[in-house]
Amino acid sequence: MFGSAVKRGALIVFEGCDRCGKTTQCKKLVDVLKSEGKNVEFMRFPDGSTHIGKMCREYLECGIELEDHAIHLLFAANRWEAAPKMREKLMSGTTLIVDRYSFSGVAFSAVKPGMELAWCKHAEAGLPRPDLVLYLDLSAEAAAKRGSYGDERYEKVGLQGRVRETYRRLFDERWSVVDADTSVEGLHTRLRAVVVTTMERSHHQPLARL
Ligand code: DGP
Ligand code: NA
Ligand code: NA
Repeated sequence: MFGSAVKRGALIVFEGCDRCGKTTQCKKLVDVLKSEGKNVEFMRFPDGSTHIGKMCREYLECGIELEDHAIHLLFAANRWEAAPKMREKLMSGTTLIVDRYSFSGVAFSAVKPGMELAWCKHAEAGLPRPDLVLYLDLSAEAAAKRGSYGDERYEKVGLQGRVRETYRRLFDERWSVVDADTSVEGLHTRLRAVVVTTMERSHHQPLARL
């Protein structure tokens, strides 16, 4: 080839408490970027298409009980099993828009009694590091007003409030904190601008590790 190495895709992760609207925003963003001809794919964790992912989903639906460390490692394992494919896609130019990643793993586990933040982070160390984490910030009270929580394991106002506090301890320079208590369209416009900038910047940067 004439010196035109493939520009790598960006790893863009959406995080936030339950009901923050991130799934809606992820999918809308992917649809819009695809319609513009950009090489973009949607992913979500836990990825229920694998054996490990099915166990994670069953745990969330309260169909099985698992010791806190054990389920933490399963959620992490579900990301590790996806990592080679993610790297391959990123290096071949596909931008990945991911609904939840390692930070959900840490934030939702570290609120449990006896689960240390540092220990929780350890299982994620070495995974592909996101170029951007879009954190959709919404109070647990505002989230609960969006319709009553269902029967999922973590869908309780008190717990979501503690998860939100834990997320704050994970913020760094790659995070962008966005107020999610706003219209779908308004939020989309803001997110899109940050994502497009990140996609352009990431072309020239090596893919890092957590
Ligand atoms: P949602 O992505 O909002 O549809 O909901 C998924 C639920 O699963 C949410 O309550 C957060 C939880 N979750 C996602 N990833 C992890 C993880 O790695 N560890 C734990 N403990 N919970 C997770
Ligand atoms: Na949920
Ligand atoms: Na969701």
